[in-house]
Amino acid sequence: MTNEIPEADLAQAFTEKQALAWTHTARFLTTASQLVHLPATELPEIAFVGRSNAGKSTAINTLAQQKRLAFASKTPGRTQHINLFELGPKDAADALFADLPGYGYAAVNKSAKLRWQKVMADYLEVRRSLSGVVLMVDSRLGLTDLDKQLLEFVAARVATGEIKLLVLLTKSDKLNRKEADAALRSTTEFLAGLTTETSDVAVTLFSALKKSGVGDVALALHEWTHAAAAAAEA
Ligand SMILES: Nc1nc2c(ncn2[C@@H]2O[C@H](COP(=O)(O)OP(=O)(O)O)[C@@H](O)[C@H]2O)c(=O)[nH]1
Ligand SMILES: [Mg+2]
Repeated sequence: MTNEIPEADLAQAFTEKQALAWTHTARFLTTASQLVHLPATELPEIAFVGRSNAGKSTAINTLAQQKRLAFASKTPGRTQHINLFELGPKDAADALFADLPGYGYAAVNKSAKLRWQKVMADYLEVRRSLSGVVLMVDSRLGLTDLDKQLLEFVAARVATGEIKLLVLLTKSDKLNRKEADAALRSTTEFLAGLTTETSDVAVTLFSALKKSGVGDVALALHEWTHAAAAAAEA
């Protein structure tokens, strides 16, 4: 009795490894405090969004397998900037990751909140090269009102499929099986309201600590940003 891995699984494992090699290429490109200061680019862009403390910086660093690519801020609510990271070969970048300001930090004042809304709404509604949004949600909290508000900003472009959406239920290591199932179910129920025939909407459990979901997410993001090129090659 040999211990052979079925061919399909082997192909899957290889692809996941490739996708992780790709996310590992992420490097800092630039930072901007306003949409108009972001470089105009043809590269497909994936935005990472979520409440402060949802695990956004940790998720980006885990995907990139780098310790401090995205700064895990000690003062939540401070970073109001959009940070861009470039991916792919050094001389032929093929995608961008955008780390957007975290939100929902209680101590932030009203004018900062309004500014946040404007930056987020502008970015999500206007950024032409935006092809995917990864929303990080603490799996113990589920979708909060601010998350739902953010989803409204992007709903029209998600409905057409122009922007793909992946919700990561983070810190899933803190949940038992039953709690994890419940979190998945309630999020899926809410997302059904955003789902159309043309949309690409998904939710998955994610743990940076246990490294679960990491390969799947890398694969999804790679596919989002390379689907057009792959279709052209076929
Ligand atoms: N148990 C656990 N804690 C996590 C995980 N990811 C992040 N955290 C913790 O959650 C807190 C907030 O993480 P951070 O990435 O800075 O959140 P951000 O504000 O959304 O960027 C930190 O204390 C992290 O160590 C995870 O997968 N499991
Ligand atoms: Mg952070």
